[in-house]
Amino acid sequence: MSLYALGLGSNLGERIQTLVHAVIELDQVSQTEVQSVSSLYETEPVGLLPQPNYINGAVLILSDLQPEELLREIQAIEIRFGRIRTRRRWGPRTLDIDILLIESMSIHTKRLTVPHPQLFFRRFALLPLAELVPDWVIPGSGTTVTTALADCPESGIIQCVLTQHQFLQRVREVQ
Ligand code: A4P
Ligand code: MG
Repeated sequence: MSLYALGLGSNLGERIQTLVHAVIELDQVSQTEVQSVSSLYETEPVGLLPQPNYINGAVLILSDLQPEELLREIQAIEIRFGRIRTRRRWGPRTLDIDILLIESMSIHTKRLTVPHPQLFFRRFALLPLAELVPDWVIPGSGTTVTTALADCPESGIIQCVLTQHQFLQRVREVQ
């Protein structure tokens, strides 16, 4: 079993509802169990502009799947939520699930890079992650999530839209 930290994002459609359902679908993946969810934040888009604001959060899961197997499951969930993969990176999407961290692993394959290469530059990923695993040392850096957040130059967090408790509540209502 490995502990995975995932980043969640949505900037099209019913954004919060999409993330609620994404957590439920993650929990339904075989050999995989959701452990905890972060608060949700409304954030300014980074990358391709103009595009709508995002809702971002993070989730911890325990899984027996291999990293690339889990990635395939994640991509299947993204597609079920109507994600259309375009050739333009960083464009708008109904649902984006990124693998941010896996235990103390560093992975560099054609399909998967962990820790997520953009993690250090993204407050929208580090802020929710720091609620869940403030002391997790990011492999290859010797830096904790909390320190990475403090050093992260980018701003762009607009507001907290759901607390951890409220997010969990919403998941339970639908489950
Ligand atoms: N891939 C490699 N490593 C990973 C990983 N650790 N987790 C590969 C997930 N996927 C990984 O991803 C392209 C390929 O990356 C996948 O096929 C997988 O094999 P994608 O999801 O198809 O494309 P993408 O998401 O457009 O590209 P990328 O580079 O993953 O973009 P990001 O990093 O997901 O950024 N602004 C705000 N405020 N909030 C956001 O959430 N998100 C993005 C997208 C841009 N701006 C944003 C936000
Ligand atoms: Mg992605």
